[in-house]
Amino acid sequence: MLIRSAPDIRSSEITDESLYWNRRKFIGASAGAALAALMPVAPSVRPKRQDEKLTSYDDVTGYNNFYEFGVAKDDPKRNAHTLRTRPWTVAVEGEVHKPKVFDIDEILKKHPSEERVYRLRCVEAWSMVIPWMGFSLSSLLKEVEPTSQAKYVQFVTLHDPEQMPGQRRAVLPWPYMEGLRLDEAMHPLTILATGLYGEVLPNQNGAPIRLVVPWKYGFKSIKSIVMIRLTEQEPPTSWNQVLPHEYGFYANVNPDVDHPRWSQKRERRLGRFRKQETLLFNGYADQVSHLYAGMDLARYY
Ligand SMILES: Nc1nc2c(c(=O)[nH]1)N[C@H]1C(S)=C(S)[C@@H](COP(=O)(O)O)O[C@H]1N2
Ligand SMILES: [Mo]
Repeated sequence: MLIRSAPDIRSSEITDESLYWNRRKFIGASAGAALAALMPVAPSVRPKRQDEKLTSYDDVTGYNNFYEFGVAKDDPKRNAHTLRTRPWTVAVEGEVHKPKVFDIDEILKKHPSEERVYRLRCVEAWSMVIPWMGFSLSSLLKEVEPTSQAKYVQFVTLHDPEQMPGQRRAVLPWPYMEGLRLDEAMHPLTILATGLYGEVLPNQNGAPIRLVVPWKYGFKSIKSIVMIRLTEQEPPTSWNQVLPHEYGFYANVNPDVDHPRWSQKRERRLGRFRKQETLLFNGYADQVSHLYAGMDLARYY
């Protein structure tokens, strides 16, 4: 059974996600589109946008994978209060002309966050729609000037078993590591997230700064980053190291390439009853499929 903690003021302030979503539409959409959004539409012909109903704040912040704080979905919310997010630095190094250890507040000041509503699809076949606050990773990478040798980007999470009790057990090789090809990292959809639902990122979601790559399985979106290293060779990643046949380097969401132990054809959107079809590249194919032209996605999974 789930034991509920004392009511959280922040989450009760945001009671109706659909209100929030409608307000966003008015801000972002043209007058015509905003009006169209108000028209009643029969369920069968609802615009695709209807699929984008935000996942509740409670699910986004209460159903998490963050093994540094335990392997159950409700562990991170209960346990991540021991993470200290100030002072915090992010070292950006490797194949760059201007390596630098950034203070997190310097990053936040230089790279203002804006809202990005993205689908996140976990390899475990559940998904959410999350209003992130963040900025394009490319703007930070440009600041350190990658050399012509740079082909990949490695990301590393904080390693401190005192703050992250899950690291006292060898469930994964610590610290958690992830990687992208440089062109994936430079893609405008790839962001460093610093908040969600218009507020500072909760610890359980990867405070103070985490990656979000919306067309890849959730595990690529590494949390609580302390190092970003540009490399010439494909960097090792935690999940690939522990289970290479199940978790590849690319991890692009793909309904046609099943996980060895389960199908990836469908997913359960948190807060919904019926399962829905998983889309190639998590629905972002128009924007990202050119990155993989000519690649065998069953081989480079
Ligand atoms: N450091 C670290 N980053 C991590 C994980 C983790 O265990 N440790 N889990 C990953 C997985 S499997 C998923 S699905 C997403 C979940 O992000 P969310 O909890 O913010 O929805 O975080 C990813 N980033
Ligand atoms: Mo995941």
